[in-house]
Amino acid sequence: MGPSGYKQLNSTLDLNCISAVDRNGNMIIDSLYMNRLVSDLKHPEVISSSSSFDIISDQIVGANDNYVEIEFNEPMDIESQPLVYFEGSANVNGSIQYNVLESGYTDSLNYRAYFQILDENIEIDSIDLKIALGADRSQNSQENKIYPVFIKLDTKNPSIIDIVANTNTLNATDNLLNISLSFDEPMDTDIQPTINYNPLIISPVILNQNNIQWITEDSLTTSFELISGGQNQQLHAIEFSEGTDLAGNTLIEFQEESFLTIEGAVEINVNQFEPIALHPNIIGRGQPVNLVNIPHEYQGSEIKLYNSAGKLLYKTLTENQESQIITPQLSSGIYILKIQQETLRLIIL
Ligand SMILES: [Ca+2]
Ligand SMILES: [Ca+2]
Ligand SMILES: [Ca+2]
Repeated sequence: MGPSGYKQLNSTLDLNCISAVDRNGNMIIDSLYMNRLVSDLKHPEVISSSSSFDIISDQIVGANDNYVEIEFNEPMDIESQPLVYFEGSANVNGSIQYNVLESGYTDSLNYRAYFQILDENIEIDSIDLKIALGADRSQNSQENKIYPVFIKLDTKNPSIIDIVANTNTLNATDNLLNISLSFDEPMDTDIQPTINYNPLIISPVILNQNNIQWITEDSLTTSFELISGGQNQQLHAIEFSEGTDLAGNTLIEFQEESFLTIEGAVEINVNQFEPIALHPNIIGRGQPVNLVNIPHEYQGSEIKLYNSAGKLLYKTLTENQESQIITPQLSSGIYILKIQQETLRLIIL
């Protein structure tokens, strides 16, 4: 018995009841019911499909609103769910799982199939959508439908596979660092990876990133310039993060230990700002005097003390940044102290 209440495009049948007899043997008046039976031998067809995603990436993993919308050409048996699945060159069933419980007809013609997306870290370029087993109200099964190359799948995160630098040591003379990076797949060139050093480079050391530039979709260069150094040598690891591939999957963080040595910068230490001096430069007889802010390159040099007539009275060697001079019993007057090119005056009261 066909359903009633809607029009089929298919032909209709007439129901005839002729020569029937009731249980008492009475003839029943012949009856003729026009167009009461419907013959539906026609299989339903899918006429359109669309999805909430073109590419499956990490960005939609775990979301619960990933679906495919399917439109049929005739009213369907909404109790009978079609099978909606994807087929690629490699198995995608683990990554794209049909959520039958959530899926259903939104009206008699339209079915919405929900999917759970899992991150299997794979890339499959072309995936077909397949729809089968939908049934119309006469239980005619649908024509199997295939949409070839319907979506792509990329849940594989990109990696840095090579890092090349012009040097691994920076100092006041060799202060330019050029780095080239290679990635294992094409990257979104609108996004620059973030570069950090570990330990962080902090004042007084200043390392400026001069530029960062994509050369191709899978290679990038960047350069740094050491503007000022610190007093002590420091070894740094380099870390890269936050780039993405074309599907929007984030870069696997990459770290190279012992990547960069920033040498202690002799030229930029405190002695440059504090000149070598005697402290104090006026003393009483027999008192010691300190020579302070001795530059690194003066260490181990001779300190010579002359009287105002130019006679050498005393000689010693510098030690560290500071040297104490014990003056012998010198009489009052002006004395001259020499170390390398420096000439300083000492007054003894
Ligand atoms: Ca039909
Ligand atoms: Ca992934
Ligand atoms: Ca990828």
